[in-house]
Amino acid sequence: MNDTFLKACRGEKTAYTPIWMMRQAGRYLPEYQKVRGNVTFLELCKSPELCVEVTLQPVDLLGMDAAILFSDILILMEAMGAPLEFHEGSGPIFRQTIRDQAALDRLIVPDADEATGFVMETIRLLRQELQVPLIGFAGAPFTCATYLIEGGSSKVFWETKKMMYREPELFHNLMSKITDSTILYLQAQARAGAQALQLFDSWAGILAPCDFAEFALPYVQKILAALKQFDIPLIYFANNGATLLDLSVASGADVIGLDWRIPIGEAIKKVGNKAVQGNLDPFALLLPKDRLRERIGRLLEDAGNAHGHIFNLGHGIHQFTPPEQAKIAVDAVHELSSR
Ligand code: 1CP
Repeated sequence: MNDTFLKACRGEKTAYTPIWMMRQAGRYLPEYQKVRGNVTFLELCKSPELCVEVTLQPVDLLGMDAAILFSDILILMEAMGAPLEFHEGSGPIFRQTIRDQAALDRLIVPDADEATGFVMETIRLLRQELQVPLIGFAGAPFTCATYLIEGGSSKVFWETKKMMYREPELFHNLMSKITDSTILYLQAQARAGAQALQLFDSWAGILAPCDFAEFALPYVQKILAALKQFDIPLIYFANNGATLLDLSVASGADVIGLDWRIPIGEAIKKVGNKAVQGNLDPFALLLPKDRLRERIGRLLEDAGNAHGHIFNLGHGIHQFTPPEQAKIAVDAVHELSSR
């Protein structure tokens, strides 16, 4: 069992810096496309055997030091009673948006083993196969709320901010319900065998720090506090979150995920004695081999003072990235960090 990732999360010495990539199982891999060619995305998410297959692909093909459960943050929203659609070539759609108390009242706090048993089954199956640790995950409440309120992806988040500022009580009620569901969901993942848990806050970066502190962070704190009992590493990733770092450190996470917009050395000073995960610009994978290795070498050096460093991209790997480039990065991290 390769437990380099878990050791780095705990700030322990490791023989080399472990690496995994956000969205490492996905469309940039022809092997994923092949599986996806026969099923819709939601069918894939609900088929444990296929989820196991695509979860293993980046570990086997590229040599990642951790696996991340193949699923999606919106699967839990669907289990809460919000019908979810994915159409080819476009993002997720929730036709029944949550914009008033009546709509919110129709959402439930599901029993995770019942409503999302396929996720727990995937985790149990993966644990029998994997030689590297398995990361479970959920969306952070603010990010999940934006999808429910907007009805899908957004660029301006008009409806979300409108609710936040004009109907704060309704907004907090929605956040509470997502939080309660997420706690049950991640506790079930831990019981099923997830060895680390990550909260993805993809849209936290649209918030002013004061609003992040008031409307988003307390719910992250509540979730992470409810997971402490499992004694597994907890990772919090706020995309575009460089200006939220001081606050994110108070989330209760053991590992702070970093996007690429902040030099890693600067972030490490703010994070103190927590591990960091990041933070190569996903598009830097397009650099020619020598320059990519150089860039990775510099990042590793700048992260030298971290109390644990897990190499990752600053956000998900882009779907048009050549897999060979991802492989160059994995090999470079392993070679250049070897101590
Ligand atoms: O067509 C396809 O095959 C679907 C593409 C795809 C994939 C591969 C989607 C649709 N989701 C996923 C998998 C996924 N999603 C994983 C798998 C595990 C891995 O990392 O390998 C994870 C962790 C997620 C998480 C996720 N889904 C996030 C948070 C992370 C991030 O990238 O910011 C978000 C925001 C989503 C929502 C989502 N899922 C899919 C789409 C197109 C979107 C919308 C993104 C947006 O609004 O821009």
